[in-house]
Amino acid sequence: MEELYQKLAECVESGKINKAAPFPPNMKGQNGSEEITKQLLEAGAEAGEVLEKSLIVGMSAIGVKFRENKVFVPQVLMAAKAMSTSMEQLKPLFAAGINTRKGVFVIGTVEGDLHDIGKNLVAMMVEGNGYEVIDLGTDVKAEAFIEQLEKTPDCTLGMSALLTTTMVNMEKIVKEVKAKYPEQKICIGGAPVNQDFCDKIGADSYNPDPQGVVEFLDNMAS
Ligand code: B1M
Repeated sequence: MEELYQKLAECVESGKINKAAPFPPNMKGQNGSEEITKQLLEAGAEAGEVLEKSLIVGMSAIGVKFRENKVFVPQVLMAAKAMSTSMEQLKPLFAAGINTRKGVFVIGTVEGDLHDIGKNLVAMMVEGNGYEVIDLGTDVKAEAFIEQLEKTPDCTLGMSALLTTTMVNMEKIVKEVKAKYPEQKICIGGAPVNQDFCDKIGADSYNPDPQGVVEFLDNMAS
């Protein structure tokens, strides 16, 4: 069983979806995350164990490599695809009550901003590291964040902005959320955002990359 967990982690990190997938070329013809997840579950592995021992391990590894510029967006997207292929088999088991999720993370790109590639990478990486992710999409207004907060009060909020013009909206949203829920944890990111801006608007954490968000959430959870 341990060998299968390790093999699945490698498939996630390499973006090997299934046997038929041609990517990555050096794993052509080998089983991918789809087949190995099936083998693990048939062998009696618990969904939470598969998540922890394989998906989180693989996604953390790719997250670190991405931060170090050893891999780029396409490889991360392939890893996320391999992770979600496995998650498709695990999700019904989590829904059946074997829920070992670490917490809930709500993310959106702020009002006026339609850029979602970076936000999606953050969402995938956080999900792959064991959190339930609620993705509110793009152009998300303060009311939508607040409405979601009322449904999932224990969540952490994440906000992304890619335009200097929408940083102003990020500030407005953080202030509106904090005015209503002063204890609410909010993390922010996106190309024009930095630590000074985070301090200025009263958000709790600025992270330049998805792995930083995972580390922030893990620190809060521990
Ligand atoms: Co736009 N765009 N765009 N664009 N676009 C930029 C951002 C721009 C820098 C291009 C330029 O002029 N050089 C510029 C912004 C300038 C500025 O504000 N200073 C710009 C502009 C001006 C615009 C429009 C206004 C253009 C126009 O219509 N005149 C318009 C605005 C639309 C709107 O949002 N209302 C617009 C539109 C678009 C497209 C729709 C065509 C498309 C978006 C498609 C999509 O997202 N589905 C697009 C794209 C693709 C870009 C560029 C080329 C790429 C952005 C991207 O996806 N990067 C971009 C130029 C560039 O960056 N080279 C540009 C890859 C992505 C992985 O990186 O999003 O930074 P990024 O995410 C990173 C980190 O920032 C971080 O993690 C990710 C992975 O490392 N991160 C977080 C992101 N969110 C995080 C949240 C966190 C933590 C980390 O915590 C919660």
